[in-house]
Amino acid sequence: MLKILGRVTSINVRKVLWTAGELGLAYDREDWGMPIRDPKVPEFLALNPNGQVPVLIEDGFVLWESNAILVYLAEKDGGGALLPADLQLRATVLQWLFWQATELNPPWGYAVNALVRKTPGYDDEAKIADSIARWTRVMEILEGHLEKGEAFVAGAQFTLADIAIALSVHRWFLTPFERKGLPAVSDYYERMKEREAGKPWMGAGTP
Ligand SMILES: N[C@@H](CCC(=O)N[C@@H](CS)C(=O)NCC(=O)O)C(=O)O
Repeated sequence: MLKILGRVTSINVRKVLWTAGELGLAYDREDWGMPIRDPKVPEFLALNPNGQVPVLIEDGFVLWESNAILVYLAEKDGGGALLPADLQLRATVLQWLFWQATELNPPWGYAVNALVRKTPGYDDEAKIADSIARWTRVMEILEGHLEKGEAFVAGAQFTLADIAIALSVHRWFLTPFERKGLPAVSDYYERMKEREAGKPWMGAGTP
């Protein structure tokens, strides 16, 4: 049985749970991550030296980095539609997965801590504005891509890339600030909310 360590308030954990749902995989989930259970303890650091969630464990095999876990789960299942075998399609899925982790994810950090989590110490208005401006710039890249008319991020079919991007888009819409109108992103969000396996992970309680 797969074991997934991590709190459901984390986008990176929900990516893994959504993927498991798409693939019909059974798993046990254990709550880790602040403020529920501190992962910076020796027991957890032995699994992931970064002290971050998610972590996947399968028969003694341990894997961290959410998007690597997504790829592992999809490939275990033979790839299929979530990670197409076609070299260029597969590379496009990976392109958006890497982009989500390295370009889209970092800018929102300060704004989400300030506006959603109300984390003490995140109250500098200039830093909030800067975080929103940087977040908006990368969301405009997504808008420019989606307005070309494909239904999904990597083309005509739903893939792993949509799981990572849809959860990020969900966060964009659930963070309380005056966001720029991005019509193609809004339409995409509505389509993603229809995805059965994604519904539990894109609720109002998990921005
Ligand atoms: N690049 C990592 C980032 C993981 C990450 O930032 N995890 C956050 C939650 S989203 C975390 O563990 N924060 C510390 C905590 O929850 O205690 C991944 O994609 O797995």
